[in-house]
Amino acid sequence: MEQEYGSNSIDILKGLEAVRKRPGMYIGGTGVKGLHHILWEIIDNSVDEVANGFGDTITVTLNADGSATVEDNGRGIPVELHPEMGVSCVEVVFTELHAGGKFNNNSYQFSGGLHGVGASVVNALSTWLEVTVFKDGWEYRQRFHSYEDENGEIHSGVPVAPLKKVGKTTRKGTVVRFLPDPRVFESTTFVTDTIAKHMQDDAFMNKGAHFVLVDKRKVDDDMNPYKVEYCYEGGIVDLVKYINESKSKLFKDVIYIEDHTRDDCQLEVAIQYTDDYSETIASYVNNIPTTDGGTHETGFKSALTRVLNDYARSRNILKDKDANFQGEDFREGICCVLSLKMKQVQFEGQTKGKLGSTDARIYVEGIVVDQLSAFLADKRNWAVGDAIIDKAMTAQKARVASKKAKEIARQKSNAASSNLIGKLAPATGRKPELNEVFIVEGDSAGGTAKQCRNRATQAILPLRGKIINAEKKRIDQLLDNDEICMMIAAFGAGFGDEFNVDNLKYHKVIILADADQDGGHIRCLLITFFYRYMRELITAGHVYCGMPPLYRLSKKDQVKYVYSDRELDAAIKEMGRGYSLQRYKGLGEMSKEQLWETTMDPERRSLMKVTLEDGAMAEKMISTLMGENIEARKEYISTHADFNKVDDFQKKE
Ligand code: TSJ
Repeated sequence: MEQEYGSNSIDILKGLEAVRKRPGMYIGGTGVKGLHHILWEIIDNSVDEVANGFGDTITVTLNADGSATVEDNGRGIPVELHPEMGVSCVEVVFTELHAGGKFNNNSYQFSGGLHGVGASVVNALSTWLEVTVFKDGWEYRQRFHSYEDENGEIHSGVPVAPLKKVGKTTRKGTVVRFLPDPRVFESTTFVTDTIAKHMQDDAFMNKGAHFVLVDKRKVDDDMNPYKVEYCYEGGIVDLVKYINESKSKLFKDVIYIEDHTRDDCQLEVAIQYTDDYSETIASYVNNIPTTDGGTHETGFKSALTRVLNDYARSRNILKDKDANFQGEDFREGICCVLSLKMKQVQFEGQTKGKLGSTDARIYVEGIVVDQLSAFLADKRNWAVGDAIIDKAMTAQKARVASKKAKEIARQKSNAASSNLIGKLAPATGRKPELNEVFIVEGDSAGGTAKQCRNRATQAILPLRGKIINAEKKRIDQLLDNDEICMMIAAFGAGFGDEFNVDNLKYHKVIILADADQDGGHIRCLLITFFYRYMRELITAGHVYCGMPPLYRLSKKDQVKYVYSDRELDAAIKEMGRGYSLQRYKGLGEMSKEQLWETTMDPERRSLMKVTLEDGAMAEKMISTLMGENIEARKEYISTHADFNKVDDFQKKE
């Protein structure tokens, strides 16, 4: 009886089966990323509800059975019969592909779920899903499941029964619980930190809303589950403060610009300067990060340049005869978060991370010009204005110096005979796509790596001494550093604006540092340098971290390498009595055979691929660990104590 319900809606099932056959087309892939994608999909629906003023709290619970629950206290999904489909709206949402658009279209002013694939996709990729709606004094429930038919074919997302009124309630909202199907996903384990970070981002973008994460898989000694809550009354102003937490600010307050006067678009911008030399502009459209910028960022930059040049003239800091500052002079040390909401959006580029709408440029430029000049017209804000101009003046001077340094660096890296490159043991093969370069911490480990490598495809670049912090140095200072110059010369693809990934000589750049705190620090510094000056190296997926083992367990002719403390106990048990245990304090302690078989041999090693989020995270880590603010550093270390832990290395090669 159960299986009969819904099976006459054959068209609908066909749609969901298409999802089942090609999950990658809908959610990008079936790895950890895809797994989390379906969770974001459900969360986005609650966020839309709350962002439009219905309800204020979104709770995500990771249950002990591996399922996830998302709930909000909004209006509840409509329960009435859908006029065309002949079933409840709830059922349509979960069974009809792209149902979202159908009756959601005019429900929300701006919808974040623009990249959304809809709840039906999540349903199709789940073993089971249960939705509960609390609305107008009643509680409703419906379940969906997957089953195997007599031909062994799997049908998923099938309603077990129609939506049912189960009783009275005083609650409001929607609760969705689902179990990702292990027949679809390579891994079905949700990663707490990934979800916490996503929810924190959502909290910054939706001021005043509460985001609660409960992980019932993790309980403390009193059996209380792990729980975090994020809520930022200041929204993106708080995000700017958070990013700059451990940096030295040029002025205390955050400049805030907002426009809510139009019904087709809205804008919020938050700006603060630090004494850093880097430029951080994080932009969002309908709460989706636009990692490659686009027209809204262009509009913001032109407005900033125009208003600040005008200000410098009106304050007589720029005299009649002086040339204007260049835009980049006004962006040194800037931290800016720009959040645009729009009805009609066009995204461009390979990853659809770039906004293309011309309207957005005109709109953002107009609002920022008006409001920033009004801000600077107020005498009380002249201290802020003057501090920015002051910074721009040093940036302008440095720009001239940098030009020279770049010139020199270009010559250095072109000269194959350059003595800098002497330390590199290059690969003899000529195919960049097969070649990899190991950046190895310390001369001794570097020496070992040189002995055991496969010369045809593997190059070794040993690094001596500390890597300098790319956050805190200008280009000309960076280029004074031998380590930095060696990397630029070895990769062969330039740096900064001139970086061209097509010229890369090694398609894998593998960071090989010890598995301890110091090694973690070195990884962060290198990733920060790549993030700042060779970003495409990261976005195109060329950067990896090697994973050296922590222990070597042996007994007679048996050998087992252990990569994390967590695995150690199990490994010891497995080996039984009479084993001997070696703890590697660093790469330098390994013999060349050991280094080869555990860390370098492409057949046996694991690599972690570094992503753009890792880059942003590394930067935050570096500024906190190296920054002046000791309190922030203590706090950070205590909450992120072991960022080296191997458990985090989810992204295997
Ligand atoms: F994705 C989903 F469908 F599974 C889902 C939707 C999951 C979760 C956790 C929440 C939701 C959701 C949907 N929360 N709130 C809503 N709201 C509506 O769907 C809704 C409610 C009322 C009206 C209306 O016009 O009265 C319109 C809509 C779209």
